Amino acid sequence: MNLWRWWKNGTRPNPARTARLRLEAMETREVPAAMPDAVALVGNSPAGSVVSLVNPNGTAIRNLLPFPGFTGGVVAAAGDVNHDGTADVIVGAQRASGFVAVFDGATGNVLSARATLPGYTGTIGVGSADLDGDHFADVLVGANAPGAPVLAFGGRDGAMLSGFLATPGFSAPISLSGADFDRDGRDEIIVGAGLGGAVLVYRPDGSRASTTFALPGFVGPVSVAAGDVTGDGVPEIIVGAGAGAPAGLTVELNASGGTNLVLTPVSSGYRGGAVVGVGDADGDGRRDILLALANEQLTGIWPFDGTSGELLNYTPDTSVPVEL
Ligand SMILES: [Ca+2]
Ligand SMILES: [Ca+2]
Ligand SMILES: [Ca+2]
Ligand SMILES: [Ca+2]
Repeated sequence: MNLWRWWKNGTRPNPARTARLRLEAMETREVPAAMPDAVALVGNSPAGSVVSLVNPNGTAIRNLLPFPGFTGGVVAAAGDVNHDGTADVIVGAQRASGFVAVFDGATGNVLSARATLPGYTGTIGVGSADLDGDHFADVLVGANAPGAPVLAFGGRDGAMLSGFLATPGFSAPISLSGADFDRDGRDEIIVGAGLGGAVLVYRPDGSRASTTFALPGFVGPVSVAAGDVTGDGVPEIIVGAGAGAPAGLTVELNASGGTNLVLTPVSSGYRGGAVVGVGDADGDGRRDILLALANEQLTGIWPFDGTSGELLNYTPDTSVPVEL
């Protein structure tokens, strides 16, 4: 199907709602939205794909079997969609009309579920970002289809907030995240695409703000996350190379797209790739770079200092499954 035509003919954001949100954005916010940091990791079990919601220090918050019996593969992301202070789990089913369900991190109950791309049979990526600044994390869905369509749905009411083509001209598996780079109280959308580790930043209205190629020469899936890991009040973007990259290659970009850090932390024989996140792993009040690696000997969350790149208090945790 033509996804772009579907979007153009589909439900559009309500203009009245857009105007009201613009007023909300005028308030001054000195600190980023207090979104709880957590990482959602996908693993396998005989009963189907499992998803673990994990604290930055590596302890599990909740383990889910999101779609019992479904063996088509899932993707997952964390974000406080219902704004209760606990991270929730956004789970997408592959090759199933862009089906996305949100599970309450506090109870495990389903908060919402919908086919975001009716008739679409390809793979998707999911993420979260607060595009409208209401502190309810909004749900991001991106398709590995021509132009890589990205859709955003409001966490509060499910209304479509934004829709655009992330990579006009080519398709790629994409990873989605968000952070407020211009400090207007609304997150920008970060799209990580497979080709050269392309990192594209879009404003909430779908206009492109910047493009960086974080992993030149690497052709494969990537994982993106964002947050202030250097303590200067400005978010950084963390880009993790997927399977095939040497030693879990991870790059930290500063706000202008330049490289702050390159991490290749694990044994030289490891080529399994990494899922990246941000969060305060050691409790010092500053966010750290989090890596989850797809190798049963390297399980759990690996935290790294965002300034020095030093490995912090890593403790292997074999209860946390990881699949890329
Ligand atoms: Ca929540
Ligand atoms: Ca929101
Ligand atoms: Ca912003
Ligand atoms: Ca920073």
